[in-house]
Amino acid sequence: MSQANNTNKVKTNKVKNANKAENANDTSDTGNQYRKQIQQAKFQLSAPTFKLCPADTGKEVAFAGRSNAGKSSAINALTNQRQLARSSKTPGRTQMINFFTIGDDEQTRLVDLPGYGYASVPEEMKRKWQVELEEYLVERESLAGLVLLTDIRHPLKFFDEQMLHWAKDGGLPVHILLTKADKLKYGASKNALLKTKRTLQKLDLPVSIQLFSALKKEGLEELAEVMGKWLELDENNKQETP
Ligand SMILES: Nc1nc2c(ncn2[C@@H]2O[C@H](COP(=O)(O)OP(=O)(O)O)[C@@H](O)[C@H]2O)c(=O)[nH]1
Ligand SMILES: [Mg+2]
Repeated sequence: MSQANNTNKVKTNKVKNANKAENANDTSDTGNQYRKQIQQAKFQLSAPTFKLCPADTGKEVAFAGRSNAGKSSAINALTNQRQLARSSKTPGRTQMINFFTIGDDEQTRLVDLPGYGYASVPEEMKRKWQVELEEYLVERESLAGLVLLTDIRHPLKFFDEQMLHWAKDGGLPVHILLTKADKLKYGASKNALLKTKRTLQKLDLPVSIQLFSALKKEGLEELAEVMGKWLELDENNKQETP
């Protein structure tokens, strides 16, 4: 790219950033490039247990969170596909682990884990699922990172922390989304972010964290940037027409 083009690009970004000052990261070029690739996500398969999931090769990023945390909405917003992760209206029903490939590359996957925390799920089922989940987080070789979604109005509930400890044990990087950030005013959401960061420091959990709103489509590039690095997507995969 020529010098002039570069300068123009920087200028354009500056304008974009000024318009959207609170979301400076949202206009990162790398995040944008990664997001374009992530938008090519395709449904691969649904598995009732981890034994039936795709071969443990390549790289995958998993999404986890309590039921209702906004997981389906986040995946749909990120991939710009309204129905990719169906937003379940049936709380507590037996849920599947859903796998998506990035484009046709079966070696690069997104994983939508069943939501946890439904009171109506029988204890026995909950325990079984938790054992499986821990095994998956600790042992899955292809799992490159975990995106943990937690509602900004009541972040990091007991089982979220449990997940974070398992991830730490397995040496698995975690990126937290404080979801539904649009439910709070700007100042309040920033405060919630700071407070949660401090809690994580106290718990000695070295994870990254950001504000996120599927509704307002905020935080998508920031998330894509983290995921792209984990999945080792090609940041130079410019899909511009010449
Ligand atoms: N205000 C707001 N509501 C959201 C957002 N994301 C999800 N929701 C709502 O929260 C509820 C649960 O969302 P869903 O994506 O199905 O959560 P899941 O159970 O974690 O998959 C639904 O009523 C969504 O419309 C968001 O960014 N902002
Ligand atoms: Mg869902």
